[in-house]
Amino acid sequence: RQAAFRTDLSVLLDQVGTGKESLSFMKRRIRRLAQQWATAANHLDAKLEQRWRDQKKILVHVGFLTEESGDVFSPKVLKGGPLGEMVQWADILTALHVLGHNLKISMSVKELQGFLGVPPGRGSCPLTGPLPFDLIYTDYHGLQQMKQHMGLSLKKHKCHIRVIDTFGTEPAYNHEEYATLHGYRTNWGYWNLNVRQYMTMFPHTPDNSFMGFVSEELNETEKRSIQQNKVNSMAVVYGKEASMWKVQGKEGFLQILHRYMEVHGTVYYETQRPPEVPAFVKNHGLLPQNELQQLLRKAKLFIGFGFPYEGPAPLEAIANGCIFLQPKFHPPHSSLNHEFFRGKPTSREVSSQHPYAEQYIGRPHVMTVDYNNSLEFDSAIREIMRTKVEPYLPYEYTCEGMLERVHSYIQHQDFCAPESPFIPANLSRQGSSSGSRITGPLFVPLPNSTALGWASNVTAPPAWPPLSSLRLLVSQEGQSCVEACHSASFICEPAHFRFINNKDALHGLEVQCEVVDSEINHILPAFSVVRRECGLQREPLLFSCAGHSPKYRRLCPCRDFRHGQVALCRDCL
Ligand code: U2F
Repeated sequence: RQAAFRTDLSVLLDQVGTGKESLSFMKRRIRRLAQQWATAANHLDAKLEQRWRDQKKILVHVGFLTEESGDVFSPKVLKGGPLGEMVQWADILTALHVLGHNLKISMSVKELQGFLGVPPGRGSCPLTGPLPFDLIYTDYHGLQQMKQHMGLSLKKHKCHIRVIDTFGTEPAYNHEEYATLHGYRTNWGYWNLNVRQYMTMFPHTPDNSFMGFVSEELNETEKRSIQQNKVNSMAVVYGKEASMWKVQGKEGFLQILHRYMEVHGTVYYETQRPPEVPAFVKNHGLLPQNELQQLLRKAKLFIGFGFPYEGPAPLEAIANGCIFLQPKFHPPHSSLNHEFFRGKPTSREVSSQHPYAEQYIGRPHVMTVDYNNSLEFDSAIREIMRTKVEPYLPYEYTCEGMLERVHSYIQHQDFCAPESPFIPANLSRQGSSSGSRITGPLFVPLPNSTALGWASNVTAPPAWPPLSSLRLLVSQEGQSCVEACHSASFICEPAHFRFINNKDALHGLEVQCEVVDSEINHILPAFSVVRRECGLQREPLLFSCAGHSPKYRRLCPCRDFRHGQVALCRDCL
């Protein structure tokens, strides 16, 4: 069946259910953004020009909100607890509904069993018939519950699963045997999924798919009125829970801030001001989302103290015309050195409180400074007060951007079909080279499959992203493919590894190999210049954009991307 866009959200609102503060929060959000979603649906509908879209049967099982997982989030909704995940789930549900899919929503193990058609009760009772869904969106908690209640059949059906994973999962942590042998085992990882089945809140690592969420959008009139009503000397502190204000050195930088600006907070409290919040701060208490937006519209500065990491609020602040000021982390925080990230299935280095804001948005909307350097901090505040900024929201965080991305994933990502690692017949490098030694980044532009001379008897599965987006590049020693592609203004595309994991690619790059081994190691394909050793990847699950090693230069499959929509290449839609 063909999917038709929906602009009426009443059926979805009924499906979300009642009885928990988390559900009420999500429903308030869905209602508040309904008009924005409807407009976006109409735009995307026109943009896709009657293109056929399959209607999929989709189950959404929100594991972290089930009683069976302990549901620690719901009771904290009105008390300053994390809301980012609920923001994202509300938006995922809305996007799937608006795109016109056939949606079922489960928030308990009982409902999950009912929808899957497995007998209720404890223990692992495998699903015997076919899976009644094309796609299942869940999280790590939900995955565990499915393992318990679907038993062996989970393995059979796992290509249909998508895991909403806030901070991301790197390939080395996902592969059970590899993780166990090489010290990458964590509380969450090793599900042996294709890592693109993990979907993140920000485009943290291209190894995963970027799901995202949306932020409030403003029309031109609203933008103008915001700019007229900005109070240049008003700051709002990012931190809705008192513990987020327990920061070393806070007195110093808050004093500087207070010298120039009136400081507001939205910290949850029960009866009296939390001792962590200085007396000069005008604390509004935790606000409903719409009231927070109003406060942000007046404020000039939204200031982070270092925690929470990578939440939605800075995007909302920037969308409402604030400048976001945040601390730089020296050294970067990661699962190797910081309690919060310990045990998370990634060793990604978090360079500031909000690396997306730092790297994808940047000045003038975002300033990332060393808070221990009072001169730097002082001059940042003064600069912010005199800088005029327009409200800004990257396209990928608009409703249309999210719909476009989720639509593309649903129509094109297929982890069930066997991906044949067909081998290019002649992968020749274009452009000049200095002899046979590789000195800098090299590209092999691959315009289309004919130019590559694919063996004509091979039926190529339609690659997505399409092959036209592939650019082969060689990293420096110690550099990951994330960095190598980034430094050439591209993005690493894990789906393309299978096209460059072969001798022809090495040959095309004129790499001198005395031996070419095929091994199981997440930095392959790669080569050692000194030892003239080349290695190809034997385990496709370990294709990794994130991997790096001081001794090896990596072969990196980069691709182009759309401005403001990094998940999609130019020809991806
Ligand atoms: C992040 O979770 P948080 O919930 O701490 O993220 P925030 O950026 O604070 O914002 C979540 C939402 O809370 C709303 C605000 C945001 O959409 O509009 N809000 C509000 O309604 N009223 C207020 O007074 C203040 C904020 C992240 F999202 C999670 O994934 C992480 O687990 C967590 C820890 O790093 O940080």
